[in-house]
Amino acid sequence: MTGTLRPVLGDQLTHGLASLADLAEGDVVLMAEVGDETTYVPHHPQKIALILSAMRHFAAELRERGVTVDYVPLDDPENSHSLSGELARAVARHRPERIIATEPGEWRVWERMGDWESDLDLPVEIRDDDRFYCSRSDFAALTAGNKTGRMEYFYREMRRRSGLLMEGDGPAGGTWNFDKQNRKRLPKGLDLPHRMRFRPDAVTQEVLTLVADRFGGNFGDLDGFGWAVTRADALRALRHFISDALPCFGDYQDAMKAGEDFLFHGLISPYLNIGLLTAAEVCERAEAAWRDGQAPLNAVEGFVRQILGWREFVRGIYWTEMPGYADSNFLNAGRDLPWMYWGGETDMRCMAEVIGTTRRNAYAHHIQRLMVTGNFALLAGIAPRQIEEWYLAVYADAFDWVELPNVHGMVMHADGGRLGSKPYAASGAYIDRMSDYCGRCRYDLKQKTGPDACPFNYLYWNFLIENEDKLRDNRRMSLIYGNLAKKDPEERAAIMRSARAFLDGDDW
Ligand code: FAD
Ligand code: DLZ
Ligand code: SF4
Repeated sequence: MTGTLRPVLGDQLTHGLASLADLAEGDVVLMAEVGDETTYVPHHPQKIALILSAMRHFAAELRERGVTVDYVPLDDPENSHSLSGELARAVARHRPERIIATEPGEWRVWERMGDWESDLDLPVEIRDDDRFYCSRSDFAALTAGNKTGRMEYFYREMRRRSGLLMEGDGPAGGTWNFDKQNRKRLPKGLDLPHRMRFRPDAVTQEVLTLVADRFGGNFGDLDGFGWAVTRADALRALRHFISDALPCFGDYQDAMKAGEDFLFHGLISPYLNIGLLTAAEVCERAEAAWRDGQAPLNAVEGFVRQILGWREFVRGIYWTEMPGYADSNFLNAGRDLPWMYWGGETDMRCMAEVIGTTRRNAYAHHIQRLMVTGNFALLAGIAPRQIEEWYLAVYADAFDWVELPNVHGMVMHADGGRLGSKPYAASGAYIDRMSDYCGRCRYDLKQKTGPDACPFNYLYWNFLIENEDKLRDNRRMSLIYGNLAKKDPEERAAIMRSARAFLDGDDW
């Protein structure tokens, strides 16, 4: 062969990928299903099925375009089961002149890519992943002066640079952020949109059988798999979201309802993260819905902020702070992850609801991840690595670059405040305000301590007491610590007793 070998990873399924831009006659695209990637955490079976099926569909689309694709399936007896191993085998098969790749999403793979040139004795070009609004180097430059070190400032700058939701030099509607309007409870009787799911075709059926055979023991249901596995279907899902759910996305962004897994959320993160959709097209279509009068500004701004703001910001943090980022443990949390996360029984209705949707769908919406399973892990002092592994395994959209900052930083405050200025700790009252979970819970939200009290209540105060020396001086925590100071010694002792009894017991 005289051409270029172009490896494409399972989260790089974008026809406009940087490393596919100048495909030429004689080039070969390499795609490989490998054990290393399917087992580095015990992925939810739906996540593995989504990625493998989407990879197979993407390879077929490339072939239809006339591209030569060398595809190594998981059950190929010669499969070395590592990305580098498959690249080396492909080099031996095709004898290319050079390799062109796009930078990967994860530090672990980035490090290995650094060895390719010397290991293979071939020129290796690694291109920036331009599917993001902000490149790694732009983010580093932007935040170097610390002006945009917080998400809100970074987001404003990204609005200016992208021109999204701008009127002249200022934000559309006169304000950058409509958060205050976006915290409504779901009114009783509100119609929820019926969400579009996709029936598995023959390719997906084959993958489902493979995944059931090999990964059926992992946490998570495979039955009812309904994710889109092609760009065409992902675009259908996006159009459906924009017309049926986006108009109410803002109002009920933080709401939770028992038995309702999706509400008005996008359900698009897996498609964005594996490349079936791009951030730019999603944001631009949402903006167009506002300009056409199909969705209100508070909804569209709230939605765009998640992608243009949070998604880009966490990626920037990941790449500027890794590899050290994952090792910090500011609050010295070290308790083992309780079995309930992996499907064990729990009487906490909120936890059962969120772990239930996770098991059924490889999905939970943001506020469930943050304020229920995340909040509990923070308050209970779970070891960051264990809770990170859980989030990385159980969600169809989970990749280290986005999962790690969300869990390590936003939820666990293990980075000491690099990502968010304070931990999102909350008692049961918050969960009650935003959901209907508490009504039928075995625990009593109104009781603050004792065996029947809502565990979030005493765990919340216990968390503040235990971490007082680390958090008291945080300006954004001063009101809360003022409230703690008003508690008399007996109340504090009762809180700590209840927390110890719960955490040392086997009720969870
Ligand atoms: P919507 O609510 O419709 O939001 C629209 C889009 O905004 C999402 O598709 C997503 O691309 C983006 N987005 C929203 N919030 C965030 C955020 N905090 N960080 C990055 N992107 C965001 N998102 C992932 O894509 N992968 C993860 O592994 C992941 N792990 C998370 C772990 C925790 C503890 C928390 C609190 C959040 C995590 N998120 C993760 C962010 C967010 O919860 C999901 O992106 C969202 O729930 C996906 O569902 P959706 O497409 O319906 O989102
Ligand atoms: C997540 C995943 C899985 C489950 N399987 C594969 C695979 O078999 N082959 C592959 O190329 N990629 C897979 N992926 C996605 C990779 O983990 C991801 O591309 C890297 O971690 C870089 O972000
Ligand atoms: Fe969760 Fe407490 Fe409400 Fe029960 S009472 S659902 S444990 S917040």
